[in-house]
Amino acid sequence: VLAPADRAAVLALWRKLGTNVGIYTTEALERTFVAFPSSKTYFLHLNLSPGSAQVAAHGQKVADALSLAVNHLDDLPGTLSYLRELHTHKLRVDPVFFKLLCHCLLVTLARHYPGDFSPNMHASLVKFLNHVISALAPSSG
Ligand code: ZNH
Repeated sequence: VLAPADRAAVLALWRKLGTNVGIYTTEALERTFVAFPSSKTYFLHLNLSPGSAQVAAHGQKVADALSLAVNHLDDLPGTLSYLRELHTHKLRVDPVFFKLLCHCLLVTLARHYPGDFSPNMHASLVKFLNHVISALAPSSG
């Protein structure tokens, strides 16, 4: 469970992001595809060219799941269990890619919110995203 200070930091940044969570999650996906091209193998059925509406639509879904997580910090495993099932058994996503996507999300947020991205904010976001990852990915990851 996140410490109160981490929780407050994440909630404050998410309030600031407002309706832009989808835009930044989409940028994080695009960065993941460019920086770690093997991640694209999961999305061969989508148009992955820059500015793709399909990637934006997927980015919005991932963003909504992250916002749901932000609003249910007390029970991430329960809140995200349907996505854990999907990613583990149906999509069979290698857990390493969760780390890479979250890394790209941090880079994206640091780029767009440089004034908010203190080392403490960075640390709080890492903790939050690690909780999300443990709720989503098999524990061996
Ligand atoms: Zn994922 C899908 C979330 C990561 C891959 N996803 C999905 C969805 C969601 C998500 C919400 C939708 C579902 C439905 O429809 O129902 N993810 C998510 C999150 C995360 C993730 C939150 C983290 C943070 N994923 C991921 C990764 C990968 C993936 C890392 C690989 C690389 N997903 C995926 C796929 C899909 C999904 C493939 C399907 C898509 C389509 O559309 O087909």
